[in-house]
Amino acid sequence: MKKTIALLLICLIAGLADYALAAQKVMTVYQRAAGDEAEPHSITGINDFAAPVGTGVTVDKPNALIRLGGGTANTEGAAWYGGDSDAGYCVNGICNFGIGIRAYFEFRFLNVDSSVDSTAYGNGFTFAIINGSNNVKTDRGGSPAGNVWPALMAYAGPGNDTINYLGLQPPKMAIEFDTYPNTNAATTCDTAAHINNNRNDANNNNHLALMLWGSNPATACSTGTAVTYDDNRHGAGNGKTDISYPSNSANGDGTGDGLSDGTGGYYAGPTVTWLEDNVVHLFRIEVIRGATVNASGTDYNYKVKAWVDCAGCTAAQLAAFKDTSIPYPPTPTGLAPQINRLIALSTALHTTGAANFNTMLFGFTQATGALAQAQNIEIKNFVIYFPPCASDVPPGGGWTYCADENGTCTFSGTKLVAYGLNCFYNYLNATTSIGCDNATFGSGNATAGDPLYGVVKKCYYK
Ligand SMILES: [Ca+2]
Ligand SMILES: [Ca+2]
Ligand SMILES: [Ca+2]
Ligand SMILES: [Ca+2]
Repeated sequence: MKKTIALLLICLIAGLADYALAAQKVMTVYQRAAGDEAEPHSITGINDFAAPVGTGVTVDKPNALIRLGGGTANTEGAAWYGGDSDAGYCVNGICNFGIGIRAYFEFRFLNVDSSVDSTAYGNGFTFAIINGSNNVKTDRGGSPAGNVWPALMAYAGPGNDTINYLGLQPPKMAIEFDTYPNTNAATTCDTAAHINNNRNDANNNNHLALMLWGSNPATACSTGTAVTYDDNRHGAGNGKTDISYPSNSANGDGTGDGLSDGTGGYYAGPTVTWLEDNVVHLFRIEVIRGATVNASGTDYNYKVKAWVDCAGCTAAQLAAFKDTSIPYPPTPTGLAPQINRLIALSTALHTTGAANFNTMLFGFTQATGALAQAQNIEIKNFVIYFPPCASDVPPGGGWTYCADENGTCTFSGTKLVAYGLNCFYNYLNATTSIGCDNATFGSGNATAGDPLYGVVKKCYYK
């Protein structure tokens, strides 16, 4: 009995502390401070990556490397950026996705795979961007406890999540560097072997592909439910007809626009064991995130382009490839991207839902299987750039400023009120006055109502 009371007291005190922390969190608005980074809009290097999650991943700060695989069998792990930075208004690893990102890094597969079907090592890695409203830097995907399903690459699957078994939750996206063939196309998850193998890889070729989160099937699997298991299965998702579940890339050579034809997100390497050659490869990615709705009137575009290596580049082209402060120039100055895909997300997924992409975490995931699927990969010279928004008033013109965040916006009659900053706004109709704060614009849900995390926002009416 005494024990119970003591426990209750501890819970009460912990609850109060939580409440105080929560209150403090609301009051503490991250101020954009000069000098956090050498380049005001970039995060450079891996020093502020958080401790890795799971197994097989090392953030080697003395050598400025992230090491993936560790030459060990049966690992599943991730490492996310975990710092604070004025560059992306990042707090504790959670950054504003804003109008997108440009990132660059170099990678090297230390083991040379000379097998005929690329099965001597495995399973590759992903560079992942996951929403910051329902993911944190201690999350990873992968198989549930007691299993090793390396084809999930610690991006798909429930991973270390024992609360709702949703792993890395959508909205999310990743470029997979897939170096092990899992060509089984079966969609069933009746056996563990099928869950692991049914990635629907197009053939045995190592490949680069843009992955999203597949669909949301309620089917029961031999272990758990199917919800997360198709997150890196090629072609999973509801195709072009339901933007709640945009298809994982299944084909395309980088020339399609994805939105209308589903192509552009899958690049098969020129040889079966492409990239697994102990050579340093260069990688660049650009995500352009729509600040205003597309022609549908309700959805927002995401354009994802990625390039591997700068084959035959001039010195000027190589410099442009590595310079994330400017968009990569189109051909002929720059090289055509290997990944070039457009997707659209609903307003809820983009900005207003309980899980939305206004904020994000970025990092790496990897997995290895049996000893023949071990791997050693190094990531170095990482940089991510957050392009600043060009405008400080809501789009469309005719707006009148009325209040700062946590103030009250007053006017006569009924007006449309915009709440936000730097291209990102939530809107409500109101009569005579409205609170200029996250909770009001999220109808009680402060996370959903925050169009630009960690920044002092403003209200405008018209
Ligand atoms: Ca391989
Ligand atoms: Ca694979
Ligand atoms: Ca694949
Ligand atoms: Ca899914």
